[in-house]
Amino acid sequence: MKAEDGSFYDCRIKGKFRIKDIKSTNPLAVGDHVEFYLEQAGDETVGVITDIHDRKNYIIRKSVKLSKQTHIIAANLDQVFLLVTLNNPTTYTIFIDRFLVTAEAYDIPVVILFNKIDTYDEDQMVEVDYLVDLYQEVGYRCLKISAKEGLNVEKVKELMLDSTSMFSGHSGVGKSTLINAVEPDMELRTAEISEQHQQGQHTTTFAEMYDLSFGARIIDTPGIKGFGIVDMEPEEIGDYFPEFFKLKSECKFNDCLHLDEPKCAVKQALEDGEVAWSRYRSYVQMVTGEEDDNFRDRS
Ligand SMILES: Nc1nc2c(ncn2[C@@H]2O[C@H](COP(=O)(O)OP(=O)(O)OP(=O)(O)O)[C@@H](O)[C@H]2O)c(=O)[nH]1
Ligand SMILES: [Mg+2]
Ligand SMILES: [Zn+2]
Repeated sequence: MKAEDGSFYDCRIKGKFRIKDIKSTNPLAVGDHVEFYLEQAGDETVGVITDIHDRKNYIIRKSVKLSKQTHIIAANLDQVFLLVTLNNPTTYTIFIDRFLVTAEAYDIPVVILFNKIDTYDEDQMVEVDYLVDLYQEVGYRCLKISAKEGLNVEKVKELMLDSTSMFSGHSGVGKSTLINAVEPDMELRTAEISEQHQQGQHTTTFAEMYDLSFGARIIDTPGIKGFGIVDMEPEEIGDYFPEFFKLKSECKFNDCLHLDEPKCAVKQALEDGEVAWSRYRSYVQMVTGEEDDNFRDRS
């Protein structure tokens, strides 16, 4: 744990913490804010955690062996950067949309970074611009970047200032390259890592938080390129598509699923070109539980 004065202490938890509403295999996650006091154990000073502050948000995944239990991956994220590339690897819109829905459910803002801009030809740039317009219209901040050439990396750094961020996206989209671009001497700084091994009995995953030199923190979750999972009822999925949610009150039925119902404002907006077909397609797939292996979260 990192104390207010910046020094680090090994900490243990006193007693048992029960967290409201979630059955979790780990009481404490990287990103948590805690209260602790210092205790002398032999010739070592250790911290004893007495309280975990309420979390602004947290991301979870199912504990592998105990399917009903969840494992908190990280807590108190200010934002997640989703890296997207058109090819090498291909990021399909269904992946982006699933990710955004999950982030909405977790209450975590997402910034979409279209990376590898240096590699695209004119036609591909048209496609990138189309996606930038689409997602900006929905309400997400988008940036075109090249982690390799440094394009707009300063803007990413500005967004990261004074906050805790996470980088996500398929394998190969450039997460590590971007981390190195914002913090070139990252490797040298690993000694200052505030590291927290999760000791959940049934998992081996751990996340780490890094303090960066320019006043930002990043959480790295090896092996979880996506976002963990949230179980959602079909009725709530539409609420996590901001442009659908805005229209919901104009649908004839207040429990409208925007599928085959008459006088549906979302379908009308779709016909009018005000809602993107790709968004609607993703929505239908999520609501009906349709799975297409080509479009699954491959992370
Ligand atoms: N041309 C170009 N190549 C890039 C850019 N960003 C990353 N790459 C290359 O893409 C490849 C994958 O980048 P990584 O940073 O390792 O990707 P990653 O997201 O960390 O991948 P995983 O660790 O497997 O999840 C590397 O060969 C990078 O050099 C970019 O902006 N432009
Ligand atoms: Mg990497
Ligand atoms: Zn509707």
